[in-house]
Amino acid sequence: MTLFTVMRFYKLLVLMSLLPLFALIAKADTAKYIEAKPDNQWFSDAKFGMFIHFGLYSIPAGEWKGERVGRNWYAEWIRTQQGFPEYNAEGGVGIPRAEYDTLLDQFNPQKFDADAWIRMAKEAGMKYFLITAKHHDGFALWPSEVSDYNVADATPFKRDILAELAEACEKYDIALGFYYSHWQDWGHPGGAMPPWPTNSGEWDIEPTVEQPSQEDFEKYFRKISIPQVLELIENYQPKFFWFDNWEKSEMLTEELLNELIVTVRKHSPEALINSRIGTTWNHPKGDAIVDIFSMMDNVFPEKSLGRVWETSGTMQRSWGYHKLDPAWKPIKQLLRHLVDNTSRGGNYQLNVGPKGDGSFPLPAIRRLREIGSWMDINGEAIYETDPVLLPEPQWGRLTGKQAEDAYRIYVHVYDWPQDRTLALQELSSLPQNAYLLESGYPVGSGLKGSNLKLELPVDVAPDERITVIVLEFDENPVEIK
Ligand code: FHN
Repeated sequence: MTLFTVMRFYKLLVLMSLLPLFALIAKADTAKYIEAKPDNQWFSDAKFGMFIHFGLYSIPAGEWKGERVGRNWYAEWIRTQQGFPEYNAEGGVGIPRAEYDTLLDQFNPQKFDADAWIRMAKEAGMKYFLITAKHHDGFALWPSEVSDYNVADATPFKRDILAELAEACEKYDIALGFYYSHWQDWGHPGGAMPPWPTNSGEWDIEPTVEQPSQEDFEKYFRKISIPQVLELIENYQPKFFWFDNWEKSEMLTEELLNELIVTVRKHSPEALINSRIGTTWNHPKGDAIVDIFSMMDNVFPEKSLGRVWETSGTMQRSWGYHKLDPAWKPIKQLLRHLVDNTSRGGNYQLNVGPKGDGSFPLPAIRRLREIGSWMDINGEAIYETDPVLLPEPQWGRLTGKQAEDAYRIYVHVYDWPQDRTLALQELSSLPQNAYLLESGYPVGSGLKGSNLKLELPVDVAPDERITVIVLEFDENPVEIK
């Protein structure tokens, strides 16, 4: 044995004896990042944001070979859809990959105008903008170095959609966030697959498609998900990430979730992370380690959740544009979702599914405009408000805010009373001022037992969707329990 070999042997021994120490340091490092929580107040104050589902699926828009498809009408799930028993019989399921990928050549959204999209969000009163950087089909809207299944390498469009949007967000002072499908990925080997419908069209609870092995999933996660998230951070510095896991999954282990959280916290310490990263079902520490709690799709809780939370909701039934779905929600309903959530301390992320050519569908534009006109007048009753700890009236909702000169309670009237009187229960202080927010016209007030009675100046609601009354007090009249 030469002296050199002996030295190498000892070096190896020393290194091996240090391994537990390295492991300890790595563990402490992980814990440090997992516990570091960025400030999420800006998000909570913003209350209203735009969600966009845009990708290859925007082209067929819910119709394939002349047939309407859509899981729960979800047009972005078209690749997995029922109505194609021949594909199921072949063992492959849904639309075969090669056939789905014919959409790549067609992806050329000439009407895409980042400035116009963000301006529409701004004019609707939205404070932030969230887009599917990569949805479940695995297709990326930016020129990713990690995988060429992306807009620049695989389509004639070539442009960096995210860069253009990031620039417009900067211009209009809108916070930018990315949806990133880190778990379901039908476009890269190793990505999780959904339960696919069976031949009979029944929804299968057990996945009918073979899932990747744990080893393959982990390889996918480290080769695609984490590097792409890193790329998004480095290229566009998003203010938050909206990941999308919504159920228990053995694949999304604590270790993998920690790796993803650490990636974000380390490289973008201010960026927020939502609970659909998988902490709700798949992390022993639960949602306490993330910054935004995400409700299930279109679910609006009936009371305050005592934390920063949001509901993402659709205008149609689908997230991706669905040209055969006539069920556009009425503006009044969308506005009430916004006010309901705000009064309960949450945010509302209203989705738009742009068409395959990159333009917003007209019904979406009309909704955004009308919401914007309501927000122009009533925005102050939404932004930076808190829930008011009084019994919630059946006829409307309450929001409150400490302004410089007064504490304001905003009374959002949904159902205008025929007798022109409203009562706020358990409020026994008289406001210094009470008036209609839109016109400034005074509203009468008086005390009746422990209730505040409001006397409205008109028989008909000035805004039949929601009329806002402002009550101004010297200080917050509501005892905070
Ligand atoms: O499967 C997705 C769906 O397509 C859409 O992106 C929604 C948005 O909340 N998230 C998942 C289902 O909850």
